[in-house]
Amino acid sequence: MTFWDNSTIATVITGETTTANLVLVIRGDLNSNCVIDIGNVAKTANMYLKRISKTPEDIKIVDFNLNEGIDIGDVAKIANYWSCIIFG
Ligand SMILES: [Ca+2]
Ligand SMILES: [Ca+2]
Repeated sequence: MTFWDNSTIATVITGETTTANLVLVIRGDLNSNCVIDIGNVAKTANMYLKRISKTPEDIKIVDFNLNEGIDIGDVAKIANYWSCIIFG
């Protein structure tokens, strides 16, 4: 199952049960506190600048332009989003 694409394919067989633990992630929310905050902006920028390491999961969370990496476009997008929240 792939959850990053907001799609899942499930096959249901009569009489069988399956439990799936799902985790929904807010894109850009690297610290998982359910809001896009300045810490998320700073962490994205620091990963882009290679000041801190990043995991494949980090990349999936902040790769807004879907080019499979963290680049200046991703930093700009999360910074702009955060500034719209704060300054309107
Ligand atoms: Ca956050
Ligand atoms: Ca990207």
